[in-house]
Amino acid sequence: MMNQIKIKNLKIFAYHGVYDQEKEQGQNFVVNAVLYVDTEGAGESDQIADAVDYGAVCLFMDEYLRENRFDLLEAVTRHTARELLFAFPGIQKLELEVEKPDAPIPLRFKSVSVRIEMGWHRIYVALGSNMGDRLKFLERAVSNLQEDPCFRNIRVSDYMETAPYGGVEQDDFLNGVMEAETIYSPRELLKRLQREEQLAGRVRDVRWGPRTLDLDILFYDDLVLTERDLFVPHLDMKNRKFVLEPLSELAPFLVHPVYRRTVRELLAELDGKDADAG
Ligand code: A4P
Ligand code: MG
Repeated sequence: MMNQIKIKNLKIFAYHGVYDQEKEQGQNFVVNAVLYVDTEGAGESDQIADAVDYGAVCLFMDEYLRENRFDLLEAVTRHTARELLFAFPGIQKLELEVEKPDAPIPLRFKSVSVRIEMGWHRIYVALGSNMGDRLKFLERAVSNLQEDPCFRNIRVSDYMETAPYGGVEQDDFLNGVMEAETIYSPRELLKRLQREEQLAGRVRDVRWGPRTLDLDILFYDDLVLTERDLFVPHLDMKNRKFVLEPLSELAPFLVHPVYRRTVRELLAELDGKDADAG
């Protein structure tokens, strides 16, 4: 259960702004934050060790804002939010607003501010390779992602050898699925995964053809996204045993947000179809 801790009107003197004068003389900033945390444990035990310590959060923001210099409030909020999520693992999600009451605008106003939301999202990624040292490509991708602080709690299914699907004649695949939490947005995640594919020397020529590394987003929370170049959940999942089988190892009871069926049910249906066809 997520509950909220609210921090209102925390005043911090810092040096952010586009103008030299702002960076030299500094000015007041006002921070508002809502931290989404599980307060049940701490509420029950009454021990600070079980809680996200809001005093420590305030001191952390004060130090981070004072010791860094950004031009834009957008950058102040984004970087501060990210560092807070790294430093306080108990914060699942946060809303952060940074106000500039004395922004250099020659008019009367109360303040300007930028407000953002950021948090950890549960994702599933399909891993595949059918060229070269397949296991090494998959393992290196996972270990690179493990080193990226924007991911945490990574779990990987067993890898399995699978016959090529989709009608292109090619070598067998090694497939698996990775579960993780990430603070990347869906689009940032796609870019991050594509960078990993490039590192593996992936060349895009034949659609559905051979590849050193393929990383497809299967789920992002229970988000449904239908953009030109990004479909979530992955569109063809229900026809792919090489996806559903490793996925059901990690998350058998995860419910597909469009089909409204669990991964285990989707896999059973596909097995049934295969049995009919065979
Ligand atoms: N794209 C859209 N949605 C997503 C998403 N959820 N995750 C777009 C990742 N990418 C997504 O993909 C083409 C475009 O899909 C991307 O630019 C992205 O914007 P790609 O990886 O560049 O090209 P591709 O992999 O050739 O196409 P596609 O459709 O991703 O191929 P598949 O569907 O991944 O199929 N048989 C076995 N046994 N095991 C396999 O792993 N893989 C394939 C590839 C074929 N047969 C296989 C396997
Ligand atoms: Mg792909």
